[in-house]
Amino acid sequence: MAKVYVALGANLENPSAQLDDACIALKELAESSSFQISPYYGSVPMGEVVQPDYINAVASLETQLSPIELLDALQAIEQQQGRVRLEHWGPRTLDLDMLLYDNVTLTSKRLTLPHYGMKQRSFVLVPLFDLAPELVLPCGTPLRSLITPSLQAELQELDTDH
Ligand code: A4P
Ligand code: MG
Repeated sequence: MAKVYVALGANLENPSAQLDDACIALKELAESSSFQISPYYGSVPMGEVVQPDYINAVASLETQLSPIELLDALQAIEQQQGRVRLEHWGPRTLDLDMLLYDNVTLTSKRLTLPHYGMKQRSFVLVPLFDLAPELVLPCGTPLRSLITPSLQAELQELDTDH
């Protein structure tokens, strides 16, 4: 059984509802009652593309799926929720990025683990820290050491009842 962390992001077509629907789908992938979801955060878009603000969160779950099987399942959920790949780093109804799969490190054509951008992104690190404050990344870095007040100030925690 693997413990995995998945980043959720959306900035089109009622992003908060997109994340709610993604949680229902991710729960179905999770073994027994292992699914957990962080608070939802509002975040300004990273990158040069002019686009609406994002809602971001991180989920954790245990799964028997292999890394590639899990990637297939995540991409199927993105497709179900109307994801169209138009522009790199552009707006999307739902983006599901696999952040961590146990302590696996791998670089292949379809999958890089840990996710390449996770250590630079407030909208990933802060909700991940909410779920797993004692987490140590596969590179040996304690997650706690990456969390700073200025990083936390980049995000706005949303008032949701999930
Ligand atoms: N891929 C490789 N490794 C992984 C992994 N660990 N998890 C491959 C998921 N996919 C992985 O991703 C492109 C390909 O990456 C996939 O086909 C998969 O085989 P994609 O989702 O199709 O394309 P993308 O999302 O446009 O590219 P990318 O590089 O994943 O973009 P990011 O890094 O997801 O950034 N601003 C805010 N505030 N919040 C956001 O969530 N997101 C983005 C997109 C830009 N700005 C943002 C946010
Ligand atoms: Mg992505």
